[in-house]
Amino acid sequence: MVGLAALVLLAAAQPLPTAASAPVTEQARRIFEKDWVLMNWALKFYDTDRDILLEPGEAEAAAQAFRTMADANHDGRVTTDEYRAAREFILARY
Ligand SMILES: [Ca+2]
Ligand SMILES: [Ca+2]
Repeated sequence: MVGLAALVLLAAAQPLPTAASAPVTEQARRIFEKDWVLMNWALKFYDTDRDILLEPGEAEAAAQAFRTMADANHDGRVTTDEYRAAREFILARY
């Protein structure tokens, strides 16, 4: 969990990538590959072409949305607690 939170923090610190192969997109994708709750949520709302795959652009959009949702105190970072709370929120609501 700590490693994953660090990944989210790292991704949040990066500016928006201009290329689809930017490292931040790869990180965004790993967040969802590691956690089926987030993956289901991301596919439900961000799989825009409905192929049940999260393409780099879709993963980036979903990760951005998740960070916005999870960052409860709006300090631009997602702590482990914030991550856990957001995950539980998604699990309960979606
Ligand atoms: Ca897709
Ligand atoms: Ca925060």
